[in-house]
Amino acid sequence: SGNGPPKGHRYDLVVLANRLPVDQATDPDGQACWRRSPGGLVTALHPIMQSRAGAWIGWHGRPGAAPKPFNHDGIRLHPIELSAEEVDGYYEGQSNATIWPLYHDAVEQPVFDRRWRQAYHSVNHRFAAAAAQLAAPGALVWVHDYHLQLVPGMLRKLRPDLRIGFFLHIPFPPVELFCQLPMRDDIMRGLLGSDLVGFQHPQGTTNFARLAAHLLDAELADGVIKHESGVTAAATFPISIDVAGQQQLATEPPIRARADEIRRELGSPRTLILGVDRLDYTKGIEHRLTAYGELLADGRLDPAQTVMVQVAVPSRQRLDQYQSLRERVETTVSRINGRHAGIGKLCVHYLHQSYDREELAALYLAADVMAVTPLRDGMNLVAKEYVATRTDGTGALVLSEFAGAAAELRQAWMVNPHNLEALKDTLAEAAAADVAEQRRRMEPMRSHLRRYDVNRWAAAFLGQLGDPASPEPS
Ligand code: ADQ
Repeated sequence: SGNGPPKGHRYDLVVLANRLPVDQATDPDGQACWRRSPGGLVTALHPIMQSRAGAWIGWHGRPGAAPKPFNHDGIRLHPIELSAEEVDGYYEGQSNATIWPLYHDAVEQPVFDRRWRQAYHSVNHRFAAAAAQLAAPGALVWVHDYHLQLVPGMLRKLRPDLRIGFFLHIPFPPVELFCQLPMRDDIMRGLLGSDLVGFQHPQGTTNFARLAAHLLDAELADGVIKHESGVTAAATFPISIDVAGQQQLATEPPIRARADEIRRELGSPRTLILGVDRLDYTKGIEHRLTAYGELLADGRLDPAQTVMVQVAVPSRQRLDQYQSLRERVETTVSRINGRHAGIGKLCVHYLHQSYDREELAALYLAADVMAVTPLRDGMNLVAKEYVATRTDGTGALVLSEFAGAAAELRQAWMVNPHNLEALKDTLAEAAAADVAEQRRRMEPMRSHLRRYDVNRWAAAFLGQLGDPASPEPS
């Protein structure tokens, strides 16, 4: 931390996201401090924000008074205050109980509540007002994700001089689903306040353009939407990971040793199947467990030779849908273990915990089969992390067609997770694949990732937004 620039300083690059890129922590002598959070977006933007001395506007993660703006690792952090009611209404309600399920094909029933919409509106306005104050004349402003969809339109009104970009990390739904939203016109106008709107997958880009035509009679041509209040470009920018950093982790001797140790601790199984997800109903965790349980019951996988590890990061635990998901998952896990496990020999190791990058990398290295089976997912970085970690080209990635990553990692064992028989066959096939087959599929995915890492993603978006320092890569 430091004192930072004088009051009233304006920034040429401003990022807005629901969360600041830091978490509150305690340092070794018991002092409260801020620590960089582990998320992918933070890794992606940190180098650019540092080298450009940018400002980041976001929530610090607790209800009530916000800390004063401060510097952290060369980035200006500007906390946004949320009251306890706003955390309920804007964050847990409108963002995570309405928009999140609706944008993921309504795999859970979206809940609609007008008080949440009010909170969403006022919090979005608070973010927009903060950006209007911090941005230098003509600055680039990059707004992130489904929590802040009204911000571009609000900011455009306050500051018509800015270049405003918006990136959606989750899927953008088809017209007929989107139109269920009581806020649909506000959200559409909000997004169309941007100069550029980016999506993870071409399907999202197409859905958005069709929706603009449908709701607002907008004209479409060459990736550009002409509407009543201006022109917005819509394009696809699949997010990626820090590929070099992930590969580096995979070669560190302590992490390789830990991977061996994990296999030994699991009883040195012939096949280790791994799942790593936030505990979220979009991730298809139950479908995966059910398929695995049936494969054991059918005798197609041998419980003496096979182990599954499911890491499920605690997430959104105050919402009912997440509590009941957790109960269903935990019941399924104990059913499988109850039926097939032995003393000291579990079939499913279920870890409702958060892990650091090192332990996750060791798990990726230890796993023969990585099962990524979401019912719908914007991208899914776990799939990319697994591929980047497998520096020797071995390992089998089972990947849902409904993950954004499926558009890029095309050599994976692809599957429709709703089709239980197909899911069982695909898991069994991946578990039986020999090393030659694993390499034949893994190598092209690895070389794709080496070309398309997260720096390239950020540079591509900022380049198209008109950043002179981020030429569009060829
Ligand atoms: P998420 O839905 O959170 O992200 P994902 O893309 O898989 O899903 O990213 C999860 C991240 O959390 C990964 O980097 C992973 O390593 C990490 N993680 C997973 N389990 C962990 C654990 N137990 N402990 C610590 N870290 C863990 C949203 C969208 C995605 C999109 C991303 C980025 O839903 O579709 O890919 O944003 O745009």
